[in-house]
Amino acid sequence: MSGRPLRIGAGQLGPISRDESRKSVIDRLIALLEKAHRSEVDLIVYPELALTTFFPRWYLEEDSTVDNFFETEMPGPETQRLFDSAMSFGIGFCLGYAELTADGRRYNTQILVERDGSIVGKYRKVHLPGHEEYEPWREFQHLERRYFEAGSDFPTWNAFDGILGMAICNDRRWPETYRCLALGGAELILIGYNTPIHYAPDPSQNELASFHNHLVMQAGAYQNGCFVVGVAKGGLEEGVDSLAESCIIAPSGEIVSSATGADDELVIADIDLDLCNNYKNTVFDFNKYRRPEIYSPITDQRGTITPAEGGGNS
Ligand code: ING
Repeated sequence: MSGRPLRIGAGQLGPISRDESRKSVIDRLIALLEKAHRSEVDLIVYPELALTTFFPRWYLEEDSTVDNFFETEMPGPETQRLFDSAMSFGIGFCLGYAELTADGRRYNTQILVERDGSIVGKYRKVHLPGHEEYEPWREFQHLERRYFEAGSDFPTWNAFDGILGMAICNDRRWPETYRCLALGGAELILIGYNTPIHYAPDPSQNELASFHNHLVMQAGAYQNGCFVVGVAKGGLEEGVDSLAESCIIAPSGEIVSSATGADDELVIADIDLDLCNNYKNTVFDFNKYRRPEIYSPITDQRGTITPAEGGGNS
């Protein structure tokens, strides 16, 4: 294959229980990595918060309890062997984890590592869903806005013979995510997620969880001429049924490969990054067709301004 071929692996995880040790989880990540190695994968993408159970589902009183779910170093003593194994195989990877910085800041973070073991960069989740305080009416909490600070940029990097960007879970539902990354040249966007199927504020959306998951990533891929890799931590985790359906999506918007189960599973696809240009240089030629001078509501406003409130016109 000419062009810029890359063999991508979506390293989907099944449930991680609250009491599962990091050693046990890292054994699972390395098992997926060894499968990836046997299939000559170049880059494996792991889910959001891949080292622990999805702890924002609980209201945790003590800071010390919360901190147990965070990493103060990456790689650290437990994760070093994942980095070592990947480098020995010459496989790059993207890993989601809870980041606690030296000055006490907490982020929902993904790290990208090249095939030679070098750290390409980190991304901190921009769109934090859920709520800040305990809400007793919910079957389970979604306290990301309590436990994490939001990130403040959508960086892109030269890596894997292309331009890569990252996003995390709820980011994938916001079109600004893909557009900002594509304006930074992104050709391949790596997205880990933990998505409870039950959406407490509007349970009528539950039956559409799978449709919405693929809808937003397929749209983001097509409208920006990017490959998108969506990787779940799925299955029934601590009593919460979480969406799996990890997938690899082409710039056409087509799903080229997807998971068949809800447990640990490696989903593989051979992609050619040159395919992005079929869309970036034609229908989505940003320089030729975009009209940023009339898009000001997108950055000037947070919420809506209706015509009655004086909005809705130029
Ligand atoms: N999880 C969910 C997600 O965006 C959610 C939260 C679920 C929001 C369903 C809206 C609807 O996939 C995370 N971790 O962002």
